[in-house]
Amino acid sequence: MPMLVAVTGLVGATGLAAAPASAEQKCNFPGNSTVCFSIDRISNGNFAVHVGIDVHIGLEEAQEYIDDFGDPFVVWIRGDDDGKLVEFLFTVPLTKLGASAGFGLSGDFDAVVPGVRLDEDKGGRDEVRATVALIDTDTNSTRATYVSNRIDGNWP
Ligand SMILES: [Ca+2]
Ligand SMILES: [Ca+2]
Ligand SMILES: [Ca+2]
Repeated sequence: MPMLVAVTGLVGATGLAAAPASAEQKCNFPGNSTVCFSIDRISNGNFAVHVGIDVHIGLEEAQEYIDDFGDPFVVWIRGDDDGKLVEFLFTVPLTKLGASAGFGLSGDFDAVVPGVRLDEDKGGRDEVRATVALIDTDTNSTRATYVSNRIDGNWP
């Protein structure tokens, strides 16, 4: 029953399917990865910022990143001015990490911030992107940096 096997495999895997559904979510495919980025206003007026990444590497290599001491990803929300990454606004902490044969190395990152934290152009509209650095913590070196699609807003 090949269909059943395929479905079981998906359920057991960590991947972007775990990300919350969002109208604002934007996914792109920089390098060998899938990056999803969303910003949602929540009931208290703050904003829920979510970043998800799958780096499509082999299971063994992905597991090695997980087994190393420390987080293999560092996520910054950056201000975008005319296509250039300018401001470092805030980091988004890792909330879930996984390795799987289907997706490679997967991370989810979540933060709740007031709108003022996303206000990268004071008095004007704002454009933000998430950058995800893949870190080899054995050598403390950045192996790759993945940049998300842009989300536009008018914060705070
Ligand atoms: Ca800007
Ligand atoms: Ca602004
Ligand atoms: Ca700016």
